[in-house]
Amino acid sequence: MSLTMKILIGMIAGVIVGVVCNAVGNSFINETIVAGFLGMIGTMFVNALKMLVVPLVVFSLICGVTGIGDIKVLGRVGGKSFALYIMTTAIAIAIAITIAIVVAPGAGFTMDGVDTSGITAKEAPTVWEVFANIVPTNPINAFAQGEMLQIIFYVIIVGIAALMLGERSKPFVEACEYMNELMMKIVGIVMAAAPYGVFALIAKTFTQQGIELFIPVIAYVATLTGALFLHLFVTLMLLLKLLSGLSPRTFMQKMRPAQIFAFSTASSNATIPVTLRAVTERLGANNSVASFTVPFGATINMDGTAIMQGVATVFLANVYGVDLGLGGYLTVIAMAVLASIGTAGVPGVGLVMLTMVLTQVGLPIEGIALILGVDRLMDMIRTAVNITGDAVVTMIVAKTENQIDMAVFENPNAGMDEE
Ligand code: DAS
Repeated sequence: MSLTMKILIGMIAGVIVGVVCNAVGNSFINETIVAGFLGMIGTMFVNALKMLVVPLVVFSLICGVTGIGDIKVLGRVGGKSFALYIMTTAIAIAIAITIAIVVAPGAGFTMDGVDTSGITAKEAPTVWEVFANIVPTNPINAFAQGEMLQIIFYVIIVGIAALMLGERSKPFVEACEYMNELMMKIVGIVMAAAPYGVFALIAKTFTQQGIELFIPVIAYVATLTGALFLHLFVTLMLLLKLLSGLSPRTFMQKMRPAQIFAFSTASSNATIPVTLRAVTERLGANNSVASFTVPFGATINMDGTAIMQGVATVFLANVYGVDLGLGGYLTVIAMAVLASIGTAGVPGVGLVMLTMVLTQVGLPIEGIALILGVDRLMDMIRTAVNITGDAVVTMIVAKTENQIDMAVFENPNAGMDEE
C-alpha cells in the first residue's frame, strides 16, 4: 500500500476517533489518551518536519543557485515567482471578498456572550520594514530562529559568491549536493512516520473541536470553505493550464500527499520538505528552480490565508453592521498581500495577520473571538491551499524556464518508490 493511502487512512481514522471521543466526552480518554499521548505523538511529528526545514532549504537552495549557473537566470526565476505569488494572492482575496459580499455571512448575527478577552491587535509592518528585514544582521541567528526570508536572502548571496569563485567552489558545491541528498533521505524517514503523526494530529483536533462548535458560525465556515475550494480547484488550475499547459489532473494527483501534510500540520513551513519532494521527484521540476520557489512561496505566498482574511473581514463587518465600502476592501486586499509577505507559514499565523487587517479597516478585533473556535480546521484547509499555490507557481516558472522533466511529470509512478 502506498504512503499516500496510509496517510489518507490515518487522516480518516483520526476524524472518526476525534468525533467519537468528543461525543463520548470521557475526560480520562480525552485528556490523558488524546490530548496527552496523541498530542505528544502529533507534536513530535510536526517537530520532526520542522527539524528538516532549515538544513534542507539551505543545502537545496545552494545547489539550486549554483545549479542555475547564471545569475541572470536566477534574477528571472526570482522576478517571475515574486510577481506570480503576489498576483495569485491578490486574485485570491479579490474573489473571496466578492463571494463574501454576495453571500453576506454574519448578517443579523449578534455578538452577545462571546469571550473577547486577551485578543490584542498586532501592529502591521510597513512595506519598508518588511523588505528591510529581509537582510539578516546575523545569519546564524536567522538560521537558529528559522527566519525564512532572511535565510533565503543570505543563502542566495552565498550561492552567487560560489558561482563567482567558479571551479574553486567545486568541492563546496559537491558537499552541498551530498548534504541535499542526505536531507531528502531524512525527509523520507520522517514521512514514513506520517500516517501515525497525521492520525494523532487529526484525532486531537477533532476531539477538542467537536462538530457543534461550527454551528454558530456555519455561514462563515461555508463561505470560507467554498472560496478556498474555488481557488484550489478552479483559479489555481486555470492559471496552471493557461500559463504552463500542464495537466491540472496529473498535478493534483501528485500533490495529494503534500496537501494532506499541509492539512494535518497546518504549517506551510513544516510542509516545505514534502512540497519540495512532490514538485521535483513526482512532478519533474528541476531542483534549481524548486529549491528557490518552494521555500520562497512557503514564506511570502499565502493565497488560502488571504482568502480567510477577505471572508473574515466581510463576516465581521456584517456582524458589527459596518459598511467598509470599496476603499475599505482595497485596503484589506493590500494589507492581506503585505501581511502574507512578512509572516512565516506556521499554524495560526493567519489569525495574527487578521488582527493587522481588521485594525487597518477600523473593525474591532474582538470579533476574532467568533471565529477562533473554527480557526484550527480552517487553518488546515487554507494551509493546503497555500502550498498548492506555491507548487503551481513553481511548475509555471519551471515550465517557462524549460526546467521540467516531462518524462517524470507524465510517469504516474514517479517518486512513488520512495513511499
Ligand atoms: N498555517 C499557515 C501556513 O502555514 C496559514 C495560516 O495560518 O493562515 O500557511
